[in-house]
Amino acid sequence: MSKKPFYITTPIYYPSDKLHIGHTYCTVATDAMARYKRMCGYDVLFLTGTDEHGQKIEEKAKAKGITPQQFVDDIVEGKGGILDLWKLMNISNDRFIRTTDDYHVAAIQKIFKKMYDKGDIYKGSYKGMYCTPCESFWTESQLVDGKCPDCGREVHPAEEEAYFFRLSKYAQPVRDLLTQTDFLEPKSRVNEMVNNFIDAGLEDLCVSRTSFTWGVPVDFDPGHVVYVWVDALFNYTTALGFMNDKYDDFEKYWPADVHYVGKEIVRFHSIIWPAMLMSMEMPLPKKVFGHGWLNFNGEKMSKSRGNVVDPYLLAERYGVDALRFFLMRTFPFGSDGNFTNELLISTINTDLANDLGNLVSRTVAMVIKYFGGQLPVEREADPLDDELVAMAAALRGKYAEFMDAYAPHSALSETFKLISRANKYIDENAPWVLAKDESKKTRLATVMYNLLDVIRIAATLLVPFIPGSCEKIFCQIGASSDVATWENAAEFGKLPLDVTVVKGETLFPRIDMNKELEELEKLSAPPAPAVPEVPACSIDDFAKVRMQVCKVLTCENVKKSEKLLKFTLDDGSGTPRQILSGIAKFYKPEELIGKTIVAITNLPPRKMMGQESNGMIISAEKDGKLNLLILDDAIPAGAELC
Ligand code: ME8
Repeated sequence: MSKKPFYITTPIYYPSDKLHIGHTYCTVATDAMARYKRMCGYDVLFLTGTDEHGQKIEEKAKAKGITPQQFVDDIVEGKGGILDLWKLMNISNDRFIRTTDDYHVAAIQKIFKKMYDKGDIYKGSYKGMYCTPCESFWTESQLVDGKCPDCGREVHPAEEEAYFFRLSKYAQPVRDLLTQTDFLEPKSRVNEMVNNFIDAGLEDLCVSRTSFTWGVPVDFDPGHVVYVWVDALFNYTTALGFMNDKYDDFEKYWPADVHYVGKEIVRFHSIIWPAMLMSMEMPLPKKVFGHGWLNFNGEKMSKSRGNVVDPYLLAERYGVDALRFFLMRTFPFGSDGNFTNELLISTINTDLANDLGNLVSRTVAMVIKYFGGQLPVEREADPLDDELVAMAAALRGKYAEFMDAYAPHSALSETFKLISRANKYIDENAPWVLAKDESKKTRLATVMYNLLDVIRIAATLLVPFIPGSCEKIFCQIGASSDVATWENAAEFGKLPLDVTVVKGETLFPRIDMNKELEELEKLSAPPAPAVPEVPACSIDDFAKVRMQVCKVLTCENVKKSEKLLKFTLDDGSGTPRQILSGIAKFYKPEELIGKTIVAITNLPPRKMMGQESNGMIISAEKDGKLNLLILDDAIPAGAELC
């Protein structure tokens, strides 16, 4: 029988800065769900990728003096880039889309044209307030305190000829979708969308830009590029081969089972996205799940505040699984969460080191100590076993209910109830007492077996969250891959009766909280004040600047100016050159007469205090100190600096 398809996506990330723990949160959550569904027997397609167009990228590349393509290539594929991060975090995506991929670009052009031909995209002119970082136009009424309602940053007035999507036409069907179906979850997000956006009046959406070029060109109207969100949202379909030949599983996987998205982009996914799909007459995704945000010490994480949490650093210190686990165990998926280093360390210590790690290492050590590593097959049940065995057998059902309801934190919480119960079971049965009595050997073997089989069930259900560690656990408790399966997780007693254990490394070392907090504090000390980025200068640009050696013929103060000195210079041309320079605070005019200095001599003339200045004298300045560049007199006037 062929497997049922399950298609799940993360948002595609902007490769504008290094990704932080918030981005990692969403991708790990998607990964856990994808692994869970695979384990349940679905034919999963898990897509992630990067959203590489737009003005922000164009500007950042320019500031670095590289092309936008070079800029995004570096952040996506370079060392320590997005692909590296997902590899490190053990993300099991089946596909990765980059919106600069040729097949995607060509498909977006066709999609845009199709909506245009249908009359759902039309040409008009746009006046509004524009937020550059968010690449969004806003009406005055949408602004919050005059700032961008999404990110809170400054907006500026902008006007351009543009194409519009008839979003207003789809207001009612989208409203019905949100209010009459389970399309958007958690439900709390529905009211926000309906009240704040749809019922407030859904205006047509500006879907092209002419103010920059780094985007998908509108092929039938040069000068326009497709709005980055149209380009971005359709990634979910082009990555399956919609309107392109790169892939051919659109029929199989579309509509998506679920799009995981952060709360601030729910608007795009629950209003604009279904409206455009309706226009394209395509089936709608089955669900959009808007997860909450991770804040840091109660504040929004942002690069400018310098409080972004670095997943590389944490994964390196505590292990990838500990980090994945912490993210999924601690924060209810639909709500905001507050990341603190204390919480991270205490979760690792309590759940992983004490509860799970200890259970595994104690059990394995006792089987080795009391039975040389292999259990005998005889058993002796006791009422003391009943609660533990019943809990273990019932766990998979509860776990699945929570996972299917997008509550991974609750699925984990149930799993850890069993783990705690198993630790208590050790104390109740006191194997070290049983071991002293030869007649209790069978009972002791039963206790050990029960513990090992509880570990098998718990570890099977933990695979989506901490896959690497579960492999190690299976190895230690002697659970082969045909035993540690989802099917077997619903039943107690699936380990072979004569199971053999293997001693392994400590799974989750305990962390010294105080020492570690100090270390983290040091590591995250605010970086030295940022040096403003200096745009790179091409050799061609540099060659345009003419710097020449000049001899100072005269030098005097400019009347009524405290700053300016007026120079007459011999630049070797035979005609004296007048330059004004703001260095009066640093030099007395008479000191400079006769000196050999350097000036830029091909600048356009400009007036300063009513007098013409024809060039600029070169000096060096730092921290309130200034030195003119003074050369050896032997070099003649007019010599060029090269
Ligand atoms: O929005 N906590 O990309 P993006 C939790 N390119 N999630 C967070 C977070 C935090 N502190 N910070 C960011 C985009 N995220 C678009 C998506 S999809 C067609 C286009 C989440 O890189 C954020 O909520 O700015 C979003 O879901 C994801 O990271 C990508 O953000």
